Amino acid sequence: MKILLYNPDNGVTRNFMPHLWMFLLQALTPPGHEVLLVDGNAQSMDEAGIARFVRDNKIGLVGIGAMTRMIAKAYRMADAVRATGVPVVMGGPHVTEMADEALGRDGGQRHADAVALGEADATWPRIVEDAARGELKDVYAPVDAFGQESKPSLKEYPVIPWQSIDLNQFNLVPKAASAMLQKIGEGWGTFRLIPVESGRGCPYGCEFCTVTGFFGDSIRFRTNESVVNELLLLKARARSEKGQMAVFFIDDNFAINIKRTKSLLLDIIAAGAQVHWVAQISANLLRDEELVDLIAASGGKWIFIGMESIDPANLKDVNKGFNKPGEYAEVLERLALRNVYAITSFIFGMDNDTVGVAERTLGQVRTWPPGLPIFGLLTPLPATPLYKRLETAGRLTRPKHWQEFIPFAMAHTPLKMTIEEAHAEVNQGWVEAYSPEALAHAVESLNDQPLGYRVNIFLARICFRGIYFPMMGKMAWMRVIAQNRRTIFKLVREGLKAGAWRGAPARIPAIANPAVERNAQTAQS
Ligand code: B12
Ligand code: SF4
Repeated sequence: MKILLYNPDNGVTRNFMPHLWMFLLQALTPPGHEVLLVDGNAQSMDEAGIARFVRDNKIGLVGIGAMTRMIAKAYRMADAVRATGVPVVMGGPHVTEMADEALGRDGGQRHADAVALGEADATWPRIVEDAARGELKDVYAPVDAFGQESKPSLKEYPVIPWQSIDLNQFNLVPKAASAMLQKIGEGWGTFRLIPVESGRGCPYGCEFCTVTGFFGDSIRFRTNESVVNELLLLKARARSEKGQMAVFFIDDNFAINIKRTKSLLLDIIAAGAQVHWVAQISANLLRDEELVDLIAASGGKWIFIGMESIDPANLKDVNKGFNKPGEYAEVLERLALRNVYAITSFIFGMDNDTVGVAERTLGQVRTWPPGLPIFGLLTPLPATPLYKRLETAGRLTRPKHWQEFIPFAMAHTPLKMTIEEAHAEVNQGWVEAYSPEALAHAVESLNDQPLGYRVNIFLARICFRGIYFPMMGKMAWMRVIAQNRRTIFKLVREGLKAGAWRGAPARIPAIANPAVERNAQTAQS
């Protein structure tokens, strides 16, 4: 049987990274079936397009995965597939919480023939075999022989064959420049950001978050060896195609068990498996100097920190009191000292937010090392404690907001400002943090650093700007380039000077810290 796994586009930006679930399920598919992958973010497709694809390729089963914000598109695509007579199975965080909606048991239209609840690592092979026999069941739940929920331990993690997967749709280097860039240094003909997980689960239970409910509060890890082997595979692939490969460790809190994270990073260093990487780590775990040394030494470049708010009352409200705004600056300085920078994520529209929250937050951000601030609105995702609290209080203005997705729009009333005021605050955050002046300032703040770092922060800022400001066509890009021409000319002028790139960061930072070096040697012996 031929299977199509499809992830809908998010309708706003093109995602810069493929979704792991597709590669994972492909690797877990029993032999004898062929699996095709289409990520709508990389290959845009509409309803007629997917129906045509399914017919032309003689697909026998379609699997669709989606977060809440893409679910409306996911349902439309599922309807189009089902109209061709091909069954659809849906999975992922949204349908796990809203299975009745997907199956049409809530009075609405049925969109899926089957729903895979929760982590589908163990149920997927069963789903495929049932579909091949024409005996799909409505619901697949990950349970053991006694009917108890069971979660994969991750100790037996499948090998994702990165060396042979068709990754053409995920090359971030424009086709026209690829051949020329292949010849630069070790080669830049391709640049890909690949998702890798080293563990699942987070016990913190922040009120707005799906993760603790979905993956559970029991944290599970892959073996160091399996993660290291995956990185080595990715590095080999990059080398073979004269390109670059960076990794996003998609664990919800990559350092949730600091001892284990250190041991993984040491093993990565010892095996020479360093790649440039990004990971999500909460601020409280970045107090540990040795951890931060190891992050830098193992290739860590950007850390995503869910700061959420600079107001401790807000943090307490959403059960994230372990975040201490008073230490944010110190944490960011600690990272910047090692040339590691942060993606700092803020949520506006919290219950204690008042008009002016954007300016207050930006005021702090301006005093920090340069990073990539992002701003969102508090969103009640289905089945989260936040959703239940707001529903009970009668504060949901669009209880099924996902049925008509509107980017950057609230679905409940904040307590101390209006919805429109909250929207204006988010707008101000993005406008000011990504203005040409702010970009120039971020670049200048690294004037004492090699040129490579300044180019890096500039390019990252330009890309992150696209999360809020649509930059889909050539015209939109031309406008951004024109607005930032002064900074661009300055960087180009410097780049053309003889020796400008000397002292630029090594592709992989050398182990600078003697303690780390010592540990790495111990790990090898
Ligand atoms: C990586 C990631 C991203 C990436 C993008 C996704 C990507 N390209 O990988 C980035 C950083 C861009 C991102 C952004 C956002 N994200 Co995000 N992200 C994640 C994260 C950390 C990991 C996803 C992952 O790969 N997990 C590991 C895989 C193996 O798990 P999985 O995807 O759930 O798949 C398993 C099952 O769900 C199931 N399954 C999944 N799909 C399918 C399909 C079929 C057919 C079947 C059978 C089974 C199945 O099987 C898989 C194996 O067990 C998750 C949290 C998490 N730990 O999952 C949040 C998460 C998915 N994100 C979330 C959110 C809210 C967002 C944002 C909206 C945040 C924001 N406020 O801006 C944005 C919007 C993204 C956008 N514009 O499209 C929420 C989604 C909640 C929900 N109900 O939808 C999550 C769960 C985190 C949270 N805080 O609650 N995100
Ligand atoms: S720390 Fe992050 S992953 Fe964990 S519950 Fe809070 S928001 Fe979710």
